[in-house]
Amino acid sequence: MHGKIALEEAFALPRLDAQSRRWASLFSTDVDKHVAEITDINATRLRYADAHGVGFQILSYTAPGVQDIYDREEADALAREINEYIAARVREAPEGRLGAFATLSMHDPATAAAELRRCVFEHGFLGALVNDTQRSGPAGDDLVFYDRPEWDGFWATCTELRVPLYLHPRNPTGVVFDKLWKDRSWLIGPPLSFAHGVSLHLLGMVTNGVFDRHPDLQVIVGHLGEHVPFDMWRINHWFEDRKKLLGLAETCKKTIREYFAQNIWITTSGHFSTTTLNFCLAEVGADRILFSIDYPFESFEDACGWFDGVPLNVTDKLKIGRENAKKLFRLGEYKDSDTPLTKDG
Ligand code: GRE
Repeated sequence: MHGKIALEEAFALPRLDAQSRRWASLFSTDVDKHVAEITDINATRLRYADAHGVGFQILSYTAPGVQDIYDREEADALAREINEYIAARVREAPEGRLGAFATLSMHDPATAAAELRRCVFEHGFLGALVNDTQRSGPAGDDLVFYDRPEWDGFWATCTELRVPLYLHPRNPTGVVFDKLWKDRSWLIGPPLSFAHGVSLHLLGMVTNGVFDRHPDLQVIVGHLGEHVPFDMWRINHWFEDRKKLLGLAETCKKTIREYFAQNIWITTSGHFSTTTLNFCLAEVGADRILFSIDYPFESFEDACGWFDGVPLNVTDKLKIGRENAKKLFRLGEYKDSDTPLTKDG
């Protein structure tokens, strides 16, 4: 399929190469290649995109990024530096190939909202991507969740600007790391901890009433929903048949399936399974699924080779591959944005 849109695509600052190497050594079997790919913005990345039918990519700063910086001033400054850096690289790229999500320091809701607004107005960014909870406190052990009422002003800014927020994973730290993951370190990352973190945060937003107070808010999660779609029936059963009778109804008015239909999107990033996609089509529906890769943690070849070959009706393939994202981000023309599907997908 030509003209696909991909939106969980990471970059890193070249000046932080040592940090990128350290992170890559935990996850990659070819650290040099990974660091070269994550610091490149518009050479290798666009060659891969051309070869695999990706028309438009929305880039975001790699995990754990600014969410790992527990000094507030340092985090605020790094977020601004990253946003200025990627805005300049996107401007240099050929027209209609790259966009960006804002990187935000999430120490303070008003500061985060102001930086998002600045990035949308000054640079045309298409939303924000945040790496789960913000570390804070003197030793970085406090975790800021955005499902508290203090964050209502931030969420109001997202809906006023009509931009989505991508809730991306980061690694467990502090007491969470010590108590849960230290002795089970092979489960850190894609096998388990990433989905644990994001699903807790997302369902915290659902049950604490964030989507009731902000019914137009749009939140994206990757990896085909961070395990939540698989548990949809069970979550729904317990919310509707027990927890709402015990008090949950005060803060959570709709059903979990309604939030998925009205507020939540899932992407295919890093999860290239036809069985799982078919399950999500049945449980979540084609209108809320977006193609993505998770480059450079995953390859264009694996993601696009899989998606192009998935046996799917033309309508749903176009929705997931690009049409849903065009609407969500209100995109104009970009490379191959209207190229019809060929008989081979
Ligand atoms: C990511 O998307 O940020 C990521 C990592 C490490 C491993 C896999 C992965 O940071 O998708």
